[in-house]
Amino acid sequence: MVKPDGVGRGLIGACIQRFEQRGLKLVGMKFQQLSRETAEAHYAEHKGKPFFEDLVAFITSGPTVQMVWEGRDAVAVVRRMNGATDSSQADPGTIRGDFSLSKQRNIIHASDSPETAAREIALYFRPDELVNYALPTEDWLR
Ligand code: FUP
Repeated sequence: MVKPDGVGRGLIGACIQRFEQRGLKLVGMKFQQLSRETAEAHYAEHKGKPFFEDLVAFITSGPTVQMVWEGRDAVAVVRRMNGATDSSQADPGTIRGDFSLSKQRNIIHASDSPETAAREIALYFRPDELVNYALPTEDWLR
């Protein structure tokens, strides 16, 4: 998910371009401002932590882009491409390491396991909103 700071700073295209160029396949996408209810469900694991209220306020503060990307070891690949949660610690070459310095306003979110991905996909997409298709390059990227 491109977060409100990523959208506001004009980085939607830069994020998508990196995943496309890596060879991942886009199978779902939405542009929306999250409700408080959805934001709380998204960050349920952080409920009760000192930064939870700020986090919900930030993620609902502007539009976001939800995306579902498929590919070989996609969860781990995307996490590495995003970089460390605290952008000031993120390696150059990662999205956070190239575009951000902040811990909270860190441009992008990605699921941290296949189980989390399944939960988050279900939070944002109905099954019929995910597109099943083949990319001509798929055989070269397995
Ligand atoms: P990540 O999996 O990299 O998105 O990171 P976490 O799930 O640990 O944290 C979710 C979001 O909470 C992060 F994107 C930034 C924010 N956060 C803070 O604002 N302060 C903290 O101390 C930890 C996380």
